[in-house]
Amino acid sequence: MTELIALAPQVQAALAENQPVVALESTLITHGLPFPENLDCAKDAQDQIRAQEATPATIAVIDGQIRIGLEDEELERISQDDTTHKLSRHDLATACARGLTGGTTVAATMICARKAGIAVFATGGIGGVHRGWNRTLDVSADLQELARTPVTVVCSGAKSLLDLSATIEMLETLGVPVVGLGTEELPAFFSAQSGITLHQFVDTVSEAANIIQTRRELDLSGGEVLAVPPPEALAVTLSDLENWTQTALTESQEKGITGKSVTPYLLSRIAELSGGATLAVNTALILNNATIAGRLAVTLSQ
Ligand code: PSU
Ligand code: MN
Repeated sequence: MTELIALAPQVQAALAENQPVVALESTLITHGLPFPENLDCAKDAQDQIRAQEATPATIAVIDGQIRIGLEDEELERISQDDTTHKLSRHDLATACARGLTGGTTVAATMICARKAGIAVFATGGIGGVHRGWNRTLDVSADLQELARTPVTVVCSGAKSLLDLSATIEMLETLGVPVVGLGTEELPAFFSAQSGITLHQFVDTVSEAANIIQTRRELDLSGGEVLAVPPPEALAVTLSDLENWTQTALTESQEKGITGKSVTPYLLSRIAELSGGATLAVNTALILNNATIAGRLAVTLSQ
């Protein structure tokens, strides 16, 4: 019988020696970015982490097995397979039990990272409270996961297509710190601005590491969001973004798109409407976040 969870040899070796390891999610490969940008971005993110002298561990479910550290052939497979699932806490076990293949969201990646003993995770942006939540109750399971699972998520905030004020309120209610790195404003993923002021911010990765260690000492359950603005040169303005978002949201409602299909639809439609501008910033911010997560993992391991 195959094991439920399999660690790549290099990940296992690094963890055994208390060397820094950074988890990477795979929903951005299966449902977030188009091929071939998704594959290039996934490989480049791993390289960024290696450049910081940390070990990358891209996580996905392959034929029912949770893989911590994908080989290139597996990355290639999931980047071009249209039948992969998008897995979160509610359907992770079902996918494993039924031998399915899927990308892990932030929530599912946190669960798998924690089981493997990985404390730092890099991605583009977390899910959050969707606009119109009072009608649909669409709130990403990523938020609950951050409340319960002790993994630090390095990201560029949450996408501006969400209700960001509601998202930040919910994170506060759940006791999840959102710490800005080099910013006092919540990044809005494609844009550095959101108009939302953060209550916690640091200038250096070692200050962030200090906060994380203090939280562990206090036995505060759950994880943290380290919010990093997208690279300035590529970031788009909030007003452009709002126009594309409104168009994409209206279309998604007209088409009756709901549930887990909402985020992938909006991301790809906004990429089209922006003439590829959001795709460029999406990739760039993932790579930048991977670099910072690598540094954070190194600092935490010292
Ligand atoms: N941010 C991106 N691309 C993505 C996602 C977030 O830039 O593909 C994915 C993440 O995996 C996140 C998920 O966990 O979308 C949230 O989906 P939902 O809103 O259905 O929970
Ligand atoms: Mn949702």
